[in-house]
Amino acid sequence: MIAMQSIRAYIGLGSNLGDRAATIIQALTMLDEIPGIQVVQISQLIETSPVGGPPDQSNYINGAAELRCSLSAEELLEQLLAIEKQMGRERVQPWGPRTLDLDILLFGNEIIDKPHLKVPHPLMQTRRFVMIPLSQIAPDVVHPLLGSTMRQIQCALEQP
Ligand code: A4P
Ligand code: MG
Repeated sequence: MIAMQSIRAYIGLGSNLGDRAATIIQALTMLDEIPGIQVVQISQLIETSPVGGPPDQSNYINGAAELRCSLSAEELLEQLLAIEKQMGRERVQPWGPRTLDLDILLFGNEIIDKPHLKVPHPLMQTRRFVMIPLSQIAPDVVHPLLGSTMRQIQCALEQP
């Protein structure tokens, strides 16, 4: 049997429109059904206050998931964008309300800096809504640029 290379990837999930938790669960089910993608771990889903964007948008539900992925990062992004679209996402304004936002946070130790794909996600280490769920499922995973673990990054965000 040929061993296919598989990468451990982490994604962030967010929703602040419609049935937020149901949308996130449905997206994870759809992801798991894609050949080459397996959802292996899901964080708790937490409710968070909106960061940035218009002043009147409502609270988010956020979570993170660990994937086993034999696709490339580019192919994974395509799949995430397709699921966002199927779940009725319309891009009205940057950082604005959305039924579903799927971001690649980490893709193994890969560092990607292209206009349409930046990995690790450039803002992840500044956002509690990302780091709380991510550090639950990946406490000892090391950020390939910062050299700190997810737990360390999360703890630093909790400092006053
Ligand atoms: N893109 C580049 N790198 C990546 C990556 N690592 N993962 C590109 C996914 N996409 C990536 O994203 C625009 C383009 O980013 C994609 O087409 C892809 O090519 P978008 O999702 O359409 O735009 P956006 O979400 O409005 O902007 P952005 O920069 O993705 O915003 P964020 O960082 O996703 O932040 N507050 C709370 N509490 N919870 C949230 O989840 N989310 C945001 C959006 C703001 N405030 C929030 C939350
Ligand atoms: Mg996004």
